[in-house]
Amino acid sequence: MKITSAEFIISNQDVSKCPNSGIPEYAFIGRSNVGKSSLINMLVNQKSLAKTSGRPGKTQLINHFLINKSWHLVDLPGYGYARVSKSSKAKFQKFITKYFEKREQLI
Ligand SMILES: Nc1nc2c(ncn2[C@@H]2O[C@H](COP(=O)(O)OP(=O)(O)OP(=O)(O)O)[C@@H](O)[C@H]2O)c(=O)[nH]1
Ligand SMILES: [Mg+2]
Repeated sequence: MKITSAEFIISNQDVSKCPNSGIPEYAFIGRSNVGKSSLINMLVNQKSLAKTSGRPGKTQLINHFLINKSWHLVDLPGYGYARVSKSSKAKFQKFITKYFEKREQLI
């Protein structure tokens, strides 16, 4: 598939505030700093659509990107290595779990 357009839509911590267009979406999950955000940038051929960093814990929200105006790519916080407080880690875990449980259009 050729990706011809990719745009940032919204970031949030609350699955109920994610886009409700019902179009299919694909999310990347994995440990912090493995390159999830970089992989999204590589796929869409843009340098910094998804924010990246050498420091684990850069992505801290559920980030929706609209691809070819027809489906979403979703960048999520990593787990494990993130250099953030214990309470932030617990918060990430809570909203990521909710996202996976509730998000019906997730493929
Ligand atoms: N050597 C190498 N480094 C990479 C590759 N992909 C990403 N990186 C580097 O790995 C670091 C982390 O990349 P991110 O894309 O921010 O990682 P992430 O998984 O989104 O991290 P979190 O947002 O913390 O969960 C950055 O310094 C990237 O430049 C790769 O294929 N090879
Ligand atoms: Mg990231």
